[in-house]
Amino acid sequence: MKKSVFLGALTVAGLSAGVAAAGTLDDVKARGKLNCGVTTGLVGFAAPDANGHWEGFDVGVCRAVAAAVLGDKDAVEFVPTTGKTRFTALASGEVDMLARNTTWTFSRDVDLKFEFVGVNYYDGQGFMVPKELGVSSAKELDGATVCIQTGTTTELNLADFFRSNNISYEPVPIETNAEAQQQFLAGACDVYTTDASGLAATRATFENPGDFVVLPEIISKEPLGPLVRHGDAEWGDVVRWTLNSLIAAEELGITSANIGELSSGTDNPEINRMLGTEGTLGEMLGLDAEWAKRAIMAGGNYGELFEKNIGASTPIGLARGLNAQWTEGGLLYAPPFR
Ligand SMILES: N[C@@H](CCC(=O)N[C@@H](CS)C(=O)NCC(=O)O)C(=O)O
Repeated sequence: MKKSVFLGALTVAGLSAGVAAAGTLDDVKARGKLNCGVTTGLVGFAAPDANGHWEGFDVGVCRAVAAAVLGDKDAVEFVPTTGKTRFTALASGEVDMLARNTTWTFSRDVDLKFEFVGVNYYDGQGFMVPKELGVSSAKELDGATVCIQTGTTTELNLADFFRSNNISYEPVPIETNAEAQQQFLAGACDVYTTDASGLAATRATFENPGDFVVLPEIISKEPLGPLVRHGDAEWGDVVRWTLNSLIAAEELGITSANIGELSSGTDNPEINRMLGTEGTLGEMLGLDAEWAKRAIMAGGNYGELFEKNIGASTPIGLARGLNAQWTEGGLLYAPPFR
């Protein structure tokens, strides 16, 4: 008898601890705004325009989540974070999610206790140098000064790369991409190293991009994706499946141009389930039937977001590469909507 009372008390305590850790979806709904952690500014990925309106590929993920949950892609408070401050911002609850070129690693998941909900950009670390340095490989950088952002995987990979190649470097520690760009252009460091996508975005803003070269070596795997706190699986599901809806929409041929027509019903059951004319997927997430429709309408499907913000026709000029759909030889592969 005593034992079962004790166990009952434990169960209640266990449950309430679980409830206390959860609830981000309800918090966001009650607040009427999504607090989304982004970078302090990286053109193409996340940056405010002249009117202070945030734009970019990562910003697109924030807007899609806000559209799915709140029905308004503009119901977002963009919270700028640096490589160093981003994890405290998420852990403390200052932001509901991060969408800012953050690499999914073992220790960020297991030790820092975050949940990466997927990958929105498969990247790798690269190096950029002034052409006049006359260097054609990262292995020729012995003795170089390197601008490096603190609190990043970049910092750790750099140390590994130089050590394993038995060469040395002098780090010039930096907090933001803007500062790195300024220091690099002022000649405070010979080399700038970060994710290759970040190098392309940074180089695109230079007055004379042709004066700089990106070296051929890619020294790491940087799967970049949105993340939430551990312990709130419902919220994690909302962010995960919003990202998946953008990726699946491209695969299924749902675009911002045809979504109006497709959402009145098609002969493809998966499209119907996604867009809410069949089944109850939205309800399972704690949302309504049109959550994914709104997410896709916010900025288009994955491919549209890519082309508009960072693709071949933009100054950043990134090719799809690993970020092509699995049907096109890339790594993008959204699980089934059923
Ligand atoms: N993916 C790496 C590096 C991320 C990173 O530092 N990115 C730079 C630019 S490519 C950045 O966003 N810096 C912060 C800022 O400028 O706001 C990580 O997760 O540690």
